[in-house]
Amino acid sequence: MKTICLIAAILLGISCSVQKEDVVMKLWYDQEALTWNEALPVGNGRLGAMVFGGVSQEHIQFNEETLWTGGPHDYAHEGAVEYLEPLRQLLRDGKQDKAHKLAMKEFMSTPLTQKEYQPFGDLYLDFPGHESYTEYHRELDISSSVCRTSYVVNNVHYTRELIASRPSQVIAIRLEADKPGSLSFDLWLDSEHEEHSLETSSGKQILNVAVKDGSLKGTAGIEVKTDGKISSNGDKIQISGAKTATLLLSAATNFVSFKDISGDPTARMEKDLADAYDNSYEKIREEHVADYRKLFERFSLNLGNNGRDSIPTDRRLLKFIDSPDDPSLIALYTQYGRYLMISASRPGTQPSNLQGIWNKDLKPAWGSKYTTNINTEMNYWPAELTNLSECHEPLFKLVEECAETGVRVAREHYGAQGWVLHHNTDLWRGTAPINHSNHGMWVAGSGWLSHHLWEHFLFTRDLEFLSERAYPVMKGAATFYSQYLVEDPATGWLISTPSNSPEIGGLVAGPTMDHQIIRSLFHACIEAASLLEIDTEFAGLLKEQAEKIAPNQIGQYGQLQEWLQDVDDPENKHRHVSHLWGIHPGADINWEASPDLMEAARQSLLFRGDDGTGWSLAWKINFWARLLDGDHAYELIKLQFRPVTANNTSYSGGGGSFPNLFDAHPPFQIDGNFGAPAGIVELLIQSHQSAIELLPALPSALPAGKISGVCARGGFELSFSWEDGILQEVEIYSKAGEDCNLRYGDHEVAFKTEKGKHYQLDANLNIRSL
Ligand code: FUC
Repeated sequence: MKTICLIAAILLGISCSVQKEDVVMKLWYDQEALTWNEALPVGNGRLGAMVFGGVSQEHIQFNEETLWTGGPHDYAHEGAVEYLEPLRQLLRDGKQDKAHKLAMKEFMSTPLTQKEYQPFGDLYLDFPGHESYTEYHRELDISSSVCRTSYVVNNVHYTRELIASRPSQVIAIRLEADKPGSLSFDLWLDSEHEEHSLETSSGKQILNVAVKDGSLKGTAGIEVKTDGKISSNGDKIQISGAKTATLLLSAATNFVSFKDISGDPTARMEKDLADAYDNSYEKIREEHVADYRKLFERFSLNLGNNGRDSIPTDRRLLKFIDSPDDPSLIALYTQYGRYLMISASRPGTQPSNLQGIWNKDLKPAWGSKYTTNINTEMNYWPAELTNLSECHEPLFKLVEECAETGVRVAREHYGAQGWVLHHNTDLWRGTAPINHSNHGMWVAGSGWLSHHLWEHFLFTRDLEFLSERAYPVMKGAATFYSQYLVEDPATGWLISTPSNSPEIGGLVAGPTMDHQIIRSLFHACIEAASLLEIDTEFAGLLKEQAEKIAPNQIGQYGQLQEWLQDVDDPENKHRHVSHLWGIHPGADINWEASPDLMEAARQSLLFRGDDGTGWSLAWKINFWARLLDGDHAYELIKLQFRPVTANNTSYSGGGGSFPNLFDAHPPFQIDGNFGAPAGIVELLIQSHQSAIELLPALPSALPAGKISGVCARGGFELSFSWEDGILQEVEIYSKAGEDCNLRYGDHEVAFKTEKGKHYQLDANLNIRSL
């Protein structure tokens, strides 16, 4: 029976204790990495590295997030607007082919493609005489963000530890032998860039690189501190007879902002290196671990442990597919997503691109840029939910910058005010339609990205953020759509045209996803304007228009229609399921407001089938969570853990995980590493309807667990546990003093809270102690 109690705010003085996890927070291996997808990632938000853990030769491939091809550039196509109405007319007349061709000629980005993220360089360490060894072990400890390799040669125990420190802005490597004088090695930097040079002196080497197609240059430097002897031999630094050595690696480019490349990479690199050199490794490490843990330890997840931590991670993954009874791998994977976010996206850095900050290729898949018809957004799904709100910040900055460049595109392409972003952006904040009109001419990128700033507000209730940062961006995006939408002569509805349903069906008038995104943006703007007590007239216009936007429709097969017309192919197994945006990450379609549309969405998802590339699997975990089918979501988790061999880079259609748990699109694409953890957490808690729901879609395979520090809309942080599938107890921390509505099964409670206070409830949602 439903019990709804209204209880006054009461301070209970209970602290949200975060229990120590019964999960070993390590990825570990008993073999060296032979390929990049076996190597282990470290990062400080700006510098990233992949550590192979080789014995006779160590390879550390590194990146600096601002090394891209190209230069400051405005991609708008002057005069494109003249062709807007002709394009609309061609689509009305059913002449899609002609519309594609006309758009390709007159409407697309100048140039047609955007620029690419680049690798920076490679650090090699050669250990002569270490060809045969025993007791090999390498690991990535994600509880402290430390990567280690150890082994024994001739009874000497060697260890290497590597960290990417944000406070010190260097990658630091500590090498140690347990017997004095036993550590000898050569080291050198190298780079794939055609234009690169080295300067070597005793104990220090500088690598200068220049990208081929563009105006960015980079400088990296490595410096050695050791108790052994340092000499140099050509392009190699030699260390001999040491017990310990510390290597400090820094790198920088001339990038200052998307409009300014006047930076001095050498000055920045040398300063970081000199500052780090003045500190001991112990100090650098201590500050790094403290900085990392401040974020990492806010959230914990324990789903039980059946002892598979003792199996190397690559073999553990192989085992999961046949015997998926490994709940601690699911918890580890969830935390790994948070590790990757903390390592790739910090205030002041660039946001995570298609590969986070890790990329080894001069010609990376899809340019390793920012695809905005799912990928960039998915990279940030766990940010608010798993208590990493400030890691969301780089995305907000990107959105604000695109809101600047997108003004010209809105004007030149659509004769509209406001700003628009299509299906991709890059370091230079391109916003015009790229690649091909059959998929790149999709107008909803700006709407979807604006949603992230609104969600940040919903999770934090930070009114200043809403007023200063979110609303201006949202208003600009809404202004564009408000002028861009046109009346469909057949139905009288307002529709988005010309556009795409991402990557399916070519250029069309009225794809469902666009309407869901635009309507949701309009509603958010209306709510924001009312909270901020501004823009009444504008809000009134949006309200009027929102009501006229083409509604979600149920088609002939009981499916949610992907297009204005009922033309969905029930056999279509495409990886994109864009028309389900309204159930996730949107929330307008939900069980409270529109159960019929939820059923239709389920039907669409069943037609699409479970399989897909990495991010597609991850999105489907979230869909099934919102559809409240935890067991179906678990089937998708199994597919997400499907082992993909390390050298599989072919875009084959079936995703999974590489041995280093990187998401396999394939090739590697980091979105799934973020999307799947968000989906896993959505099985345990959801807050997009009228109440925070606890254990809404618990899979039967996860009967017991505890989650701490998870966030919900309304500014709440929760901790709760369950046993035999049944909720045990709940602790809530109110960060904003909002009213709290909580639901578990048939139980529901609503109570007022005070900002900064903790509340404790029992399994029936009774406030436990008054
Ligand atoms: C979209 C997807 C592809 C890939 C690319 C980066 O175009 O359809 O699968 O994820 O982005």
